[in-house]
Amino acid sequence: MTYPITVHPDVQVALDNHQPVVALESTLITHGLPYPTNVETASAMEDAVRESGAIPATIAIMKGNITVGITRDQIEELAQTEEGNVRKCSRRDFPIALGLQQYGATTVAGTMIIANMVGIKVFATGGIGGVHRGHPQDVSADLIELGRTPVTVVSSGAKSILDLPLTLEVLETQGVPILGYKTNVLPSFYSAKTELPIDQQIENATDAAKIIQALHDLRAQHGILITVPVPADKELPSDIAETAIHQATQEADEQGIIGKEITPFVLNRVKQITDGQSMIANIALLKNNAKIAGQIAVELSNLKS
Ligand code: PSU
Ligand code: MN
Repeated sequence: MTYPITVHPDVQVALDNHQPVVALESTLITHGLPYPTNVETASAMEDAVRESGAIPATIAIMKGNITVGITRDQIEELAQTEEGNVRKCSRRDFPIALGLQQYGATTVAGTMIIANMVGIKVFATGGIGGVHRGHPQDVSADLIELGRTPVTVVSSGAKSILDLPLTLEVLETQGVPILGYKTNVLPSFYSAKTELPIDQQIENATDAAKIIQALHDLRAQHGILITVPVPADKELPSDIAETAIHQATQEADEQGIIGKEITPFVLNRVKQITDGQSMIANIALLKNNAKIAGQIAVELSNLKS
C-alpha cells in the first residue's frame, strides 16, 4: 500500500506499543443516524471505548485521505456534509473515493480493510450487512470481507431487515466463526434473540481474546464475528420490529430502491414507522458494543504482554 494513510497520533502511539485500539465505522454517522444524534452517538461510542481502557479510532475518508482516528471536528464535518456528497465506501468504492478525493464513510467492509492495513484487530459497530430479504443475490460485501480480512467485528448480529438464515449460510461458506457474547443464538440487531444457532457462546472478554489470538497465531486471513445482544431494557420487541421491517422492505421494493441505498432507506423507514423506538435500540447497542469491544481489545493486549 503506497497510498498515504493519516493515523491520529494517539492511535499510532497505542499501535506502536501494542496497546488496545478499537476501530469504529463512519457509515452509521452519514447513512445510519440523523443529525445531531449521529455525532452524539459517534462520540459516545468513542467514550465507551475509552472507559473500557482502549483507544478509539473512528475511520473515514476525508477528501480522499484515508483517516484513522478522525477528530471530533472531523466527525462534525462528515456529519454536516450532505449525504449525496459522501460516498458510502465498501471495498469497490476505495479507488473512486481516493482517486477523485471524495468524502467516504466506511461501511463494515470498508472499515475492516483500513483497520487491517494499520494493524487494528478489533472493530465495533451496530449491525453488519447481510443477504437482503427477497433478494438472495444481494449479498453485502461485509460478509465477503469477513471471509478475507483478519479483523474481529463486534456487532449485534445482522439486522432482521435481512434474511438471517441465508446470511448465516454465506458466513459459513466464507469460513467466519460466529461467537455469541452471553448468548447461544444469533441476536437480530433491534431484538436480542432469534432461533438461529451460532458457533460458540462466550461468557467474557478474556475468552473472546483467546479466540482472536488463536486466529492470528494461525495466520488466518479471515475475520471473526462476535455478536452481542442489544441491552434488554432498550430492546425493540420482535413483533414490532418485524412489522416495521416488513413494511419498510416492501416500500423499498415498490419504490425501486436498489443497491447501496437499500440499507439506509430501510433503516430510516423503520425508525419512522416505530416512532423513533428503533433508534433508541440502535444507539443503546452501538454504545454497548463499543464498550465490550474495548474490553476485548484490552484482554487481547494483556494476552500478548
Ligand atoms: N448499522 C446501522 N446503520 C448502518 C449500517 C449498519 O445501524 O448504516 C451500515 C454498515 O456500515 C454496514 C452497511 O456495513 O450498513 C451495510 O450496507 P449494505 O447492506 O449496502 O452492504
Ligand atoms: Mn447490498
